[in-house]
Amino acid sequence: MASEPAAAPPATEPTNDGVRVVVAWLVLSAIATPLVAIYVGPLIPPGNGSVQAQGQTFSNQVMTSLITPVLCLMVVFFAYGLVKFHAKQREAALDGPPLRNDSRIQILWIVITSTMVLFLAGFGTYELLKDGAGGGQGPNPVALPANHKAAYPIQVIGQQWQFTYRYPRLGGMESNQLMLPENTLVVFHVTSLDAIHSFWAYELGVKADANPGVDNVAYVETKGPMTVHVRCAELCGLWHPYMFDNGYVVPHATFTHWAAHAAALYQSIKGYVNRPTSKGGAPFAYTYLPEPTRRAG
Ligand SMILES: [Cu+2]
Repeated sequence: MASEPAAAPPATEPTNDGVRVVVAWLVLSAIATPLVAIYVGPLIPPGNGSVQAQGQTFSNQVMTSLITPVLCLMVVFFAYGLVKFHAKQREAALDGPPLRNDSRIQILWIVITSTMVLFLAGFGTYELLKDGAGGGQGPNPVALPANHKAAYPIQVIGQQWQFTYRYPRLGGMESNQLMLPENTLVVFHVTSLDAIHSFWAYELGVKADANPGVDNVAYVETKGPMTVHVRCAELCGLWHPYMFDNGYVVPHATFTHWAAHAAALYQSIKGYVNRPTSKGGAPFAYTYLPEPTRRAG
């Protein structure tokens, strides 16, 4: 007895929903992507305050532009589905025909998402390694700017609850004000006397952990004169929210003038001034031991 042929799956009506979604997606992406790249991208922090900050803004601009078509696809897909396929009033919610896998769509999906993720990983790594990207790299940085040996060193010391700055080229002078020469490659040596802090110089695109006993190195190339907002970006105790100050990028002549006067003043007072929360009296070092008399936060 001949077996009955297997029943064919119920044929679904061919529709042009897919074509409509793709066309709407392409049109929306073609309009939205340049708008995002040109008008939204440059507004993304941290801005144009240093070579590294500019690099970070550029990276954000590229990534925001790249995800715009992805966002457009989701918006179009959901909007089309909600408008076209939503249940009419008083209509019984019926299940649709069973979904069958489609290897072409699966392969396309895997290829597109893998390419995007791998490209962004490569792009991000390249951008991070270029110029040091403004992040703290620990005591032995791997991402060195081309002229890193000529970088001007400034030490950043975090403590509860203020930052102080020491200038090894000015006899280890300590200042409670961050002064930076314009258009100069600076190397920050970030450390702490007590808790874990984080030196965040927003406009410069610099953020580096300040850990006791660690010399955390971060490179930045300043641009023109500007005021820089410095904040502690690591919860470090009761008065952490008040741990902020302003830094100043100034013309070379102003910096030289300030340095000479501040260094002379520092030399004249450091012998007798007693500041128990400061390392100003100690010889310059890349890390310091905590003061034994400091109270805990
Ligand atoms: Cu802090």
